[in-house]
Amino acid sequence: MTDDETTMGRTAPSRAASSGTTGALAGTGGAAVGLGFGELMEGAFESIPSLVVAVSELLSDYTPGDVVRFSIANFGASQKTLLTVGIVVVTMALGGALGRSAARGRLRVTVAGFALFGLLGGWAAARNPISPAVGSWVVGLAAAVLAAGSTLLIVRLAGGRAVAAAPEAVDRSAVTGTTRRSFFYAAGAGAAALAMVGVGRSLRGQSAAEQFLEANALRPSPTTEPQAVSASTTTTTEPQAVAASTTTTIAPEPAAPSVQTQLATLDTLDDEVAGISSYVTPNDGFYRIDTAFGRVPQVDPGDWKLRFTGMVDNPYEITFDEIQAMDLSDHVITLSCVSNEVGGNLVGNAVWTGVPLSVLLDRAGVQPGADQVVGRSVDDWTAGFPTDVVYDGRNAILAIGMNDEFLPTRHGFPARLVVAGLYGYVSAVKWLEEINLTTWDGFDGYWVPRGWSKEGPMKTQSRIDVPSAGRGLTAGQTTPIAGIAWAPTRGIERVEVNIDGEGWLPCRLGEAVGDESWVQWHREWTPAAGRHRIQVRATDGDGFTQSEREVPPAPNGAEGWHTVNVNVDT
Ligand SMILES: Nc1nc2c(c(=O)[nH]1)N[C@H]1C(S)=C(S)[C@@H](COP(=O)(O)O)O[C@H]1N2
Ligand SMILES: [Mo]
Repeated sequence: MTDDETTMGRTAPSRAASSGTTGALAGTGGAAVGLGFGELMEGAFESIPSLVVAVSELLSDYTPGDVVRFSIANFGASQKTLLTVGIVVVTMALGGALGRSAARGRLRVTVAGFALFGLLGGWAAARNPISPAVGSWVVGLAAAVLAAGSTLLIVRLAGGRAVAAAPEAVDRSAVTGTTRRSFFYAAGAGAAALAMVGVGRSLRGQSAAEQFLEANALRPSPTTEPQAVSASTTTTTEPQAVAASTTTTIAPEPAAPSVQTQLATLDTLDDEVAGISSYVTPNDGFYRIDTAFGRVPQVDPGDWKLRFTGMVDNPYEITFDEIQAMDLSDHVITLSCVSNEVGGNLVGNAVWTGVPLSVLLDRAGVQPGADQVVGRSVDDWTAGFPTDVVYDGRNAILAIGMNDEFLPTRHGFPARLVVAGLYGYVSAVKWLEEINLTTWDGFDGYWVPRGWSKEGPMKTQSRIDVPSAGRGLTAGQTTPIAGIAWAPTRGIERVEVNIDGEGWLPCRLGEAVGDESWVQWHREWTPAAGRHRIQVRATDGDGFTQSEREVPPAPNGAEGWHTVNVNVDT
């Protein structure tokens, strides 16, 4: 371009450069229109996924195990954003290349290229288990038609195709005019694309799931709750002649206090130690890990059913209403992601409300040899664990509540599995829709062929919350060293810290509800000036103490002592 400018040339290269730029701009704009159309359709129809999201899911599903294992191990928010942005950029760049073909008169290449994009998008969207196949294909192909059409239109409007018609007969001003016009039209296409994204987002109304959550509460609010505490006495309106056995079943046993009661009087370190993780992780602060891109799966609780299938005597389905009518109980269970690094934050402690899985499986009648329970979500994600863990005394529950609320959509509304002592990737299926009984070798859950262990028992772990790395402290000023430790279902026996390798010092533990929950720990420290290294280790209820050996998250969970280095000012 600069050469041409200095020579005021009317040369073929200048034409070629110009048509190249025109084409690239046109194709990029056209691709943007296609992608924007996908976003518009996603907003207009609840079940149609965005094309970008669909392709993200496609790529993540087909990424080889090793790559997933070491670069995008379990999908966190940033990896998802990166992949999505990457797809948009690559699509627009390839659109630019197709546009160049158009500007050179090779229209067939352009049309064929965009058609391939449409097929890819349509297929990606259609294979999503929540979306309608025909509608997805229509959207994918329509997006391609719009993209190709916009590209050709911009090329024509900008006059870029004049190249083919009259190679020599154009002067420089016409060339720059073409480039300028193509830039103008491409910007228009970009604006149209953004407008479609905007309209799509605004059309994306409240889902049935969100409406339900807004209108309903897991627990009746305390003010409206009647004071009828003595339900057992009021129901015994029958004559005294009732058999002794019946009366005993009516009268509640002096059982262990409910989790709610225990929590109300629990001596946690929440208010005592500034900066420590709260004993119960609030829902909006609870980590989120799943393979769902774009909008979190929205499940209408009115349509939803949970199916029990496979090696069972009585396959059956259960509705959300039926589950709510069952005997619901609360359980404090720590959930962690296998990809949590030592000291990482992919761990949380919540009060899960639900029904024991054993009750539901007993109703289905588990057949002999069915030694694996596989949960499947509405978005076709799967996890499998040994049937034994349902019956070994730990809490393995179908949860519909999290911290006194129905499950938030991002945490699996309407129902999920929570199995104490297992990492989420082998157990904690969100947006659950099927529980399949099979043999151990009969099926591998989603992450298993991608390089993670088939069994995922949670390892004993501890984390330093305060002081945080690098934070300045003042010499002679007492400061807390505190954090959390967990080893579901074994419980935590002891937590110790080691400052500058001078020996292990015991820490005080906060109270916890049971051994499936994490514990908070704390110790005061009055540091001298200088740089200090703080390490932590926990000993679980089996007497196992975390070892120094560092192990990466893959394939079955990180190991090692969390270490924090701090500077203490004079
Ligand atoms: N449907 C579905 N459920 C899923 C996953 C998923 O990708 N899809 N990821 C699992 C993993 S790896 C973890 S660690 C937990 C995380 O649960 P949370 O997002 O509620 O913290 O969910 C599990 N359940
Ligand atoms: Mo995970």
